[in-house]
Amino acid sequence: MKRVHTARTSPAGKRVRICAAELGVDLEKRFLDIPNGEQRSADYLALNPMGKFPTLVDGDLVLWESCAILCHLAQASPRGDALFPRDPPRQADTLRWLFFGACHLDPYFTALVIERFLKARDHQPPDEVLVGSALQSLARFMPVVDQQLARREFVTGSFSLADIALGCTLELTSLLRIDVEPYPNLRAWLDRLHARESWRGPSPEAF
Ligand SMILES: N[C@@H](CCC(=O)N[C@@H](CS)C(=O)NCC(=O)O)C(=O)O
Repeated sequence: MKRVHTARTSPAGKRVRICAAELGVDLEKRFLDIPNGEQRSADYLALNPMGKFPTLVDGDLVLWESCAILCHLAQASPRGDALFPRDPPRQADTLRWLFFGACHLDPYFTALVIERFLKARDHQPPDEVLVGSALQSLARFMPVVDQQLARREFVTGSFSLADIALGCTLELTSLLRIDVEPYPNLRAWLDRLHARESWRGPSPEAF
């Protein structure tokens, strides 16, 4: 049985849950006790030295970095070719979008999660310099996704790991008050993702 160590409110963990649901793969979910710092316990750091989540345990394989986990789940599944094509050019195209998201979206979304969500929750003011800088970078990179979706239903044409990875990041726009008005293709794509059974999950609070 494959086991994922994650947290209920982790967008990167949500990627893994959605991918497993799309593939029909059984996944045991082990929710870390974040308020009590279980992610920094010696047992967990032995699995993931960063103390970040998600982490997948599949037999002898211990794997962190959600996009690597998605690739592994797809490659290990008979249904995986649709999400992560074995055909080299199509696989490279999918990888291109996974790297794009990790390099050009996730760092700025993470900054905004800290500045606009976590700090607000702790009654701290945001650092407006960091907010402005993250928004400026996203104003450069989000149009790239919007343009890509102008002629396609999904990022690489058909639904793939790229939609799972980018979707779990870009759906945070409303929580983080990032204006998506200029990006109609991106908004329509998010609606398509949210209509998928895998996205809705087994319960309303499923992350
Ligand atoms: N690039 C990593 C990001 C992992 C990550 O930052 N996860 C967040 C939760 S979504 C986390 O562990 N936050 C707690 C921390 O940074 O200490 C991935 O995709 O798995």
